[in-house]
Amino acid sequence: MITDIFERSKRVIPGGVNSPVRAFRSVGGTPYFVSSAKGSKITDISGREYIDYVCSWGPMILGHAEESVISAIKSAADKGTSYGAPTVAEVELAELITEFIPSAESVRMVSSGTEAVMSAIRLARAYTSRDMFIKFEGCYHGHSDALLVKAGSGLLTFGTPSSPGVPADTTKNTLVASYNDLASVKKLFQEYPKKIACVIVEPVAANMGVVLPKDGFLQGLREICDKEGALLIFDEIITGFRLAKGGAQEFFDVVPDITALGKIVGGGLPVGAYAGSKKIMNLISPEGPVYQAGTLSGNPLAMAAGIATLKKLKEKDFYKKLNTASEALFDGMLENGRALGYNFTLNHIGSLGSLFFTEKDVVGYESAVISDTAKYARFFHLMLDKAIAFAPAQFEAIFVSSAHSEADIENTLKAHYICLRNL
Ligand code: KE4
Repeated sequence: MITDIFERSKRVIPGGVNSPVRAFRSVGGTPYFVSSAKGSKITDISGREYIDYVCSWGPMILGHAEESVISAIKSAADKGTSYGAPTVAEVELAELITEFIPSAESVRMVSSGTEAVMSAIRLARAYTSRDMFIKFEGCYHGHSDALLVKAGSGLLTFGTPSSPGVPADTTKNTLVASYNDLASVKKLFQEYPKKIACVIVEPVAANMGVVLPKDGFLQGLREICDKEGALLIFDEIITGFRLAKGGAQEFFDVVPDITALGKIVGGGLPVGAYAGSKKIMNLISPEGPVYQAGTLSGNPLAMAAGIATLKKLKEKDFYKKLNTASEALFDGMLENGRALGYNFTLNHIGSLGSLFFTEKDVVGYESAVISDTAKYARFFHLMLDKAIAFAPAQFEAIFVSSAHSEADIENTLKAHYICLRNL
C-alpha cells in the first residue's frame, strides 16, 4: 500500500516528495505517508502509529492538532482564506513576536524560512551598502541561491555553488567560515575590509545535526560585527520560540541586529518572518526602498495558527515542563549508552538534540560529517520498527514537543536501549 502510493507519487512529484529529506534517501527504504497526527503521535496510511520526533522539522512544539490551534484555524477559515489586504491578525502576531523576541522592534511576515533569510540578507546589504556576507559551513538557511554554497577549497574563501542551477556569480559574495571558530570570521573581515554586510548564523546549529555554540562564540560574533560595521543575523527558524520564548537570543543573552523566524511562528502553517530595529526594518518597502513582497504573506489562517501557538508558549512553566521531558529523554539515551558500553555522541539543548554515531565530540562541520551515517540509517529503521519516528537523516534534529508524555519518553528509551543493543 505504502509502496504503491510512493510509486504513484513519483509519477507526478520529483522523488515523490515535496521536500527532499522526506524521501528517506539517506536512510533507505520507503517513506511512511502520514494520514493524520494528534499530540505526540503520527499515524501512517496503513494505520500504524508512531511517537513522532520529527514534529514537522520543528513547528509542532505543542504537538500535532493542538485543540486551540485547530479551533483558531477553523474559525479563521470560516471567514475566508486570503484577502491580499491587511488584517488585525497580522498585527496581533507581529505584536507577539515583538513582545517575545529581544531584537524585534518591527517585523515583516513572509511564507517560509527561506524567504525570511533571503529578505534579511537583502536588508543587511541595503543597510550597510555592502555586498558580501558570511555564513558557516554546515549551517542551512533555506534554498535561496546565494545560500546554496559549500565551503570552497582551502584556497577559496568564498562559497562555491552546492547545487546545479546556481550561477557562480550568485555565490561570489558568499563567504564561508567555520562554526565555533571566531578566528575564521576575523580572517574574512581582514581579507575583505568594509565589504561584508552581515554574518548569518544558526545560534544553535541544527542542520549538521545539533551543534552547540562554544562559550563566547555568539558574543564574539556580536563584537566582531560591531567592530566591523556589519550586521549580525540570527537564523532562529529552528531555535526561535524553542530554546525560550525569546529564542536563542534570550537563552544566550546575545541580541542580533536581524532575526529570521519560521516553523513554530506559524504553528504548522506557512509563516516565515524577519525582524529587527525600526531603524533597520524601515528600509523595507513601502516604508523604505528595499523591495520585498508576497501574495500570501500574513495569511489569515497562518496568522491564527501562529497566534494560538505563541499564546500557549506564554503559559506558566511551559518551557520548564518541555525541557524536563526533553532532558529525561536525552539523559536516558546517554544512560542507555553507558549501560551498554555503547559510545555515541548526543548533543542537546532544551527540546532539541541529535544523536551522532561517532565517539568524538561534535563541535562543528568536520566533526559532524565523520559520523557513521550507515549506522544511523540502521538505527533509524530499528527505531521505526518499534514505532518511534526519528529524523530520516543523520544531520537533522530530534524535536520534543509539550505533547510528549512520560510514557512516550519511557517507551522511546526502552526502544532505544533494544535498538542500540541490536545495532
Ligand atoms: P523553510 O524555507 O524550509 O521554511 O526554512 C528554511 C530553513 C532556514 N533556516 C533553518 C535553520 C532551517 O532549519 C530551515 C529548514 N530546515 C529544514 C530541516 N532542517 C526543513 C525541512 C525540509 O527542508 O524539508
